[in-house]
Amino acid sequence: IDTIIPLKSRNIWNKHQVKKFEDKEGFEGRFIGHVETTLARSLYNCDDLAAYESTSLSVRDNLIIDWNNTQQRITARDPKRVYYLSLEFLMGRALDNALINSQAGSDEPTSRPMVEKSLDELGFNLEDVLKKEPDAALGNGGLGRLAACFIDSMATQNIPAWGYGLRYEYGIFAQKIIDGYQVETPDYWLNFGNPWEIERNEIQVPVTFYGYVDRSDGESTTLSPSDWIGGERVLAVAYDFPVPGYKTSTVNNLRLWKAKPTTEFDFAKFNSGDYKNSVDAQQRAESITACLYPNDNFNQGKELRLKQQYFWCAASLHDIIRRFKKTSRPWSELPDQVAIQLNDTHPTLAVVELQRVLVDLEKLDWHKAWSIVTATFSYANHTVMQEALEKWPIGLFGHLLPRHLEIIYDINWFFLQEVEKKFPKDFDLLSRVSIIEECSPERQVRMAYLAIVGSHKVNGVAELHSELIKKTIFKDFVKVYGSQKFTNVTNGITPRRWLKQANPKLAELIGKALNDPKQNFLLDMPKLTELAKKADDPEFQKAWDLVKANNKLQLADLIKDTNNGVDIIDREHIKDTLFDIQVKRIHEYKRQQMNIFGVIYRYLAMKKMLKEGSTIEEVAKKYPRKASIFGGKSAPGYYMAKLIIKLINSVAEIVNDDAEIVDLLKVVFIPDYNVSKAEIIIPASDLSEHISTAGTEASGTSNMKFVMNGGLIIGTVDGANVEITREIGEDNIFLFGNLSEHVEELRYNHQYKKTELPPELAQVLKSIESGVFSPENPNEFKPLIDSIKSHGDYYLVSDDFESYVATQELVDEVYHTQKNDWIKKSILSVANIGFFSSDRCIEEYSETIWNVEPVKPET
Ligand code: OX2
Repeated sequence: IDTIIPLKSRNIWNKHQVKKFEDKEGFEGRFIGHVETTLARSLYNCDDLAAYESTSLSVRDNLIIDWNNTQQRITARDPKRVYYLSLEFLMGRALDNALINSQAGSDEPTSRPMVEKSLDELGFNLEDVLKKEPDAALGNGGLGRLAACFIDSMATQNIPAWGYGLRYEYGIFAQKIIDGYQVETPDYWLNFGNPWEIERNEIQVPVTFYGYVDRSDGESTTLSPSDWIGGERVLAVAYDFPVPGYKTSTVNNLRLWKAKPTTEFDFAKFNSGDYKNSVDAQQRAESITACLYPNDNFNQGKELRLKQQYFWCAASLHDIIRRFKKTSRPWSELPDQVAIQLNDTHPTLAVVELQRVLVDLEKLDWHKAWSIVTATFSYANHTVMQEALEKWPIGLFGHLLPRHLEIIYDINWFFLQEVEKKFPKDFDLLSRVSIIEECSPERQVRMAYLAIVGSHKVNGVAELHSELIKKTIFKDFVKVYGSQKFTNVTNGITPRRWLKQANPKLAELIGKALNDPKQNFLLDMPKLTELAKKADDPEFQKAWDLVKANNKLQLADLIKDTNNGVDIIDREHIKDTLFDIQVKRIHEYKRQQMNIFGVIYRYLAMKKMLKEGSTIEEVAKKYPRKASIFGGKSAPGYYMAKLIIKLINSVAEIVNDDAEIVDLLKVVFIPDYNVSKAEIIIPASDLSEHISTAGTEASGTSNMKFVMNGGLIIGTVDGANVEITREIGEDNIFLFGNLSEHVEELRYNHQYKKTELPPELAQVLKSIESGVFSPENPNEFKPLIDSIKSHGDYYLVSDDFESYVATQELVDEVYHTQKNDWIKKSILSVANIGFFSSDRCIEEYSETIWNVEPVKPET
């Protein structure tokens, strides 16, 4: 390995090599060192925040040492590497995860107990210290969290992999609920600095925008090396985040880019005295990485977003290429050394950028370049929803990236020729598969089509979804390429964060039951099947139930905190209160509206019984204790989703204050749902709701998290619910509703035939219309009602409502009259959830798409 340090100096370097701390003594030395010098504080003014910073810096020191070794090992062995490009990484907190994953030399399952003890002796409580860390909320929902789980699994499996993304100054907004409405406030997560990032001021990549293509030589064509004269230049600065694997010393890298102005400025303006304007444009550079776009499953089409995408793709590719070039291999070997995974279409510009680099800068022949490009990239699709599919008006696109638009035209030209050759004269097909959409008011670049054409593999994220994309949005591409290009990799989640970190007591209980106190099962989740043997064991059931009850108490604390210290949940009855939870982005297709309608139905039915003379005991028999818990953010501009949040809060207000029904029904909306809250909420569920209209939720991943924590599911036959059912058995899940193959017909019926509302739903809608939940403004929720009654009920709430309500009654019955059976279902579900470890996903991607192998540390 090259070094600038002369040989004769190396002894000193080696003598003073920094070592990892391996025990309490070592940790304490580091901790106090960081408090006193890095933070310039002392024992007199070290508060919890300083303790958090100092603990993080100490643990980070260990990770950096392992990070360095990992990177050196990989450089030396030079294997094929994976680059995971994602515009979102929803990481949550880093410290607890680092404590769990890094071993700090002990043979303990983790170094966490050691640090906990140390901190205690130093005068701090680990739990309080951990809470000082703000979430790294650089994502919207499932897509960003998937990326976070995947990089955890890649590190754990010693895959030579880097993540590339953007270092947004503001993550997803913080949600406040004011008078029942969502109010967004900025999430300046870097307020107190960030001990987990390493600013690499030495890595600055210039990125160009606007300008024109110079073809004044009269010789070159769009297919030959062309000169793009950019009009604006900014710098991408690298920030690195260590990603530790579990029970391995591999520490991978997540590189996030920040935009900053170049040091050049406009001398013409400066000399003419226009100093301010000469600086202003430069300053605007920073806006590129200022904010995460807060939309989930929705494409807003803003220029700044395209700018973010290019900025990130250009910088990342530059970095990848620089690393490849160091090995002096020929370009033809790029696909043997590099796999680039596109997390949805957001990074598709990387395909075009690589073609540009190869043709314009490296002077490769167009076709040679293109075969290298397509062998390098693969694309994962995450949605079939039209409003989420990215398309860019060519005007906007060509203005920002003139050369890239030319390249896209040429890619399309050759692609359409290929199609024409296979299907001569099928002009309809040509226009359907064209990367350029011709018929809309303005021509548009279809990014998903570009991603398919530019990749060697395309995958969906659950079996049903992968089948659906082949039959619907990408049908024509199956015709053109054959179905081998399309594959499935069902999503997964990391059991380190979602079982061990979120639910340590359950992990411990499982470890004991499996005779695996060091919790090696977290690396081999299919091992959990052994648990099934314990499903009928009354002692084990009791222990299992106790873990759940304690988790529910913790959630009750969280709910109390977010409700100005007022308890909503009756703690005395916590064991026989069914915690029914739906937490995820608020979206009409996810159907939180159906859930709250179900709650209203229940409330009305209870009131009716009372009115007709039933005693409260009789009511309780039919409608036993239940807490209906919601959480999730709406996109700031999504009117209907915001109205759903308001309805939930309005219902909560009426129901929770109704003394007549005593405490039998409670409704809670937990504000500002995020990863760290999910870690408290998910382990506390008895039941969780995954009730999207069939065919709309590509996979879902919280469904897996809930089951892994011993919760049962009420759900539709959609996304990964299908495979969860197959794995855990249909006796252990409450499925209901219409199937995806009937959706089209049902929608058609709503449009063209007269359909009746089921009486249960009619009753609910009537009560909303009459202002029961909005006495001041009975019309407040009219748009929600109209969407069902007058606008075609696109999400088929009226078609699924009866079976939803009936299934909820079945849930009550099992939970309240056959509790042992319920617990048994819970144990059996956990026993069979191993398939959904993200470790399995990474194995599948590695073998079938990336063709990469682990590089294990020497032991
Ligand atoms: C989400 C999908 O909606 C969800 O079903 C899936 O589990 C997740 O991605 C991870 O694959 N934006 N978010 C998603 O898709 C898009 C687009």
